[in-house]
Amino acid sequence: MNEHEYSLVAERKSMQSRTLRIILTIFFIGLLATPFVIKRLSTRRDAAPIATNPSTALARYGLSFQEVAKASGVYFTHAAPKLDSKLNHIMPQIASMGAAVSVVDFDRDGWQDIYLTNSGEGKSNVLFKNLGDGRFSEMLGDHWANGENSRANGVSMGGVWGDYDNDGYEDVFVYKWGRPELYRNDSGKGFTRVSEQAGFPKWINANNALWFDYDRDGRLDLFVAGYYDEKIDLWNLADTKMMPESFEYAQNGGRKYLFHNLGNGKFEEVAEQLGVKSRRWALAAVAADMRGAGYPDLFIANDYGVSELFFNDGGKKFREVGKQTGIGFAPKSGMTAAIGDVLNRGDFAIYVSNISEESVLLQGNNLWVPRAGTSGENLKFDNLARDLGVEIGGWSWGAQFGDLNNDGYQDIYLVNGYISADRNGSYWYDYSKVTGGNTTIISDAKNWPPMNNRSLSGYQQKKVWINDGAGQFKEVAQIVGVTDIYDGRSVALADFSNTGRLDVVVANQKGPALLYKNTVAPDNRWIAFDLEGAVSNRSAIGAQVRLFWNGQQQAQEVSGGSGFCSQNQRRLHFGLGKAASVDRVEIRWPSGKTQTIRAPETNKIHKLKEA
Ligand SMILES: [Ca+2]
Ligand SMILES: [Ca+2]
Ligand SMILES: [Ca+2]
Ligand SMILES: [Ca+2]
Repeated sequence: MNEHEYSLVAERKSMQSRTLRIILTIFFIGLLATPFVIKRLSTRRDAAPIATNPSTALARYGLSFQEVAKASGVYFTHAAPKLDSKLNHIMPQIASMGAAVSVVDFDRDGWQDIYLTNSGEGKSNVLFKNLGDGRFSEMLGDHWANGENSRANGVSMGGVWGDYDNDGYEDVFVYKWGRPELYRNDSGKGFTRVSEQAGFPKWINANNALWFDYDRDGRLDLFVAGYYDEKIDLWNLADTKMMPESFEYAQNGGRKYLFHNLGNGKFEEVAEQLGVKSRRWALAAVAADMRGAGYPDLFIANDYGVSELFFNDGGKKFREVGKQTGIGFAPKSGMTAAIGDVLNRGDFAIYVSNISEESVLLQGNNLWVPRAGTSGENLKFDNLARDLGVEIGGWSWGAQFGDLNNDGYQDIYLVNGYISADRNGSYWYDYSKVTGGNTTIISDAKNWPPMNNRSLSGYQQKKVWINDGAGQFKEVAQIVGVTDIYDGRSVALADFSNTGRLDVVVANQKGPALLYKNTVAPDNRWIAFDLEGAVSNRSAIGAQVRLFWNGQQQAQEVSGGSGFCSQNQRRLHFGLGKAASVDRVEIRWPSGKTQTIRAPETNKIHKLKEA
């Protein structure tokens, strides 16, 4: 090669690299301009499950699940509503929520019971009583908080339990796309509908609610967030312009409600007055004292937008601090919200699930971990989902924290899958086109291409992430026996056998409820706390328990609703690993009173009353 030829080659190479640079630039501008990258469309999600052997799973990860719903008497299949026929072409997408589960001991017999909501018109929500011998019994009759699911009253989206009248029995608020319902528990013998007396509005299109005592007056208040605008009746649409105005910045969702409990069976709505007023499309909320200020703060995961965190200033005002704390950037499709002390530091991380589909859309779930050295008003969070290995969960819905193998570290159980229809047809391309369109296009349902029985992120494998305590989670679902591929929505954790292991209940959209019974390595020890407030709300929602053992600590807070449309058992469960003893446990009641117990007995459920 002479010098001239050499310089020609060099020039050509430089041109090629410039062209490549331009192509890459265009590609990345494309990435910024639309939330999607379409490379390859794939609906294949039916990979053969890995053969599981319970003893291998036990030996390796310290747990093994067996699905026992039917064997335990939990026969329940969720039905979706049939909404206005103007939505027929995309009905599977719109009528895609409402399978929900919450756990409660409704009759105070010490055994955790299961409440499942249904969304088909004329179908009942069902309370399953735990008989204490591994079996459950369906409570039959209309006085068991059936949800009044109908075209006229709307249909259930979920239920949250809290003892709003402090009589010792947990009551249930059922949120719907429709009339909100409050059922008072009549001493465990049935329920009375008291919605009108409570003073709730006629209609909310809500996909979450939680109980918390935001002003610490000893009475549980109720937060409810709308998804669709409350003026919309999904059975009688005025027009089809009821969809989000943007895939990333939508502010045309339902309003927020904060019902202050007045103590006489009545509630006063104070959301706007106290500063909670966005109209983002809320799908999940969770409350906990994030700053150690004594009052529960409020976190909201929004679909089509950024998450919101409200600091609670002394029960008098809520102040949105999303941007200030670092969680309020990067709009995604927030689907669930749960709180857990993932690093055993005594503080709370927030897990938010989003949407990811291989080769198409990579949002990635968020694990917001408090930044070391920040606290109080200066609290900051970093998203460590990728670093810790809990980022990719498919089209994720509900997720909960819990120590599933009792090794002393909080694990994550996540369900996923949007619409499992024709395995050979994918709606992804049409979906990405319309959601990448401008406001006029995306906000009108009539512009959404017909689904024609195609799937959208269906048949997905669930995630069981085991925390190794050294900053990594390992995904083990198929190995530990979680092999279902239903369209999971809501998941709740509870110890149904009172033997110190967390079982899992899952509510699937248009599918059966599942009960995964957990077998845990017997040499891992545990301790659990059933709390009852006296000055504080009797459910002890908001009580914080801090456990010190083996040179470690872990904080947990009693929750009045977490995950997606769900609620775990109120009992706080701690795994201890091989440690035989606990140094001490510090309890901070919602009233502010504190209590310390030294060397509590392990492998035991402790019943504690606020002294
Ligand atoms: Ca019970
Ligand atoms: Ca009650
Ligand atoms: Ca209150
Ligand atoms: Ca664990």
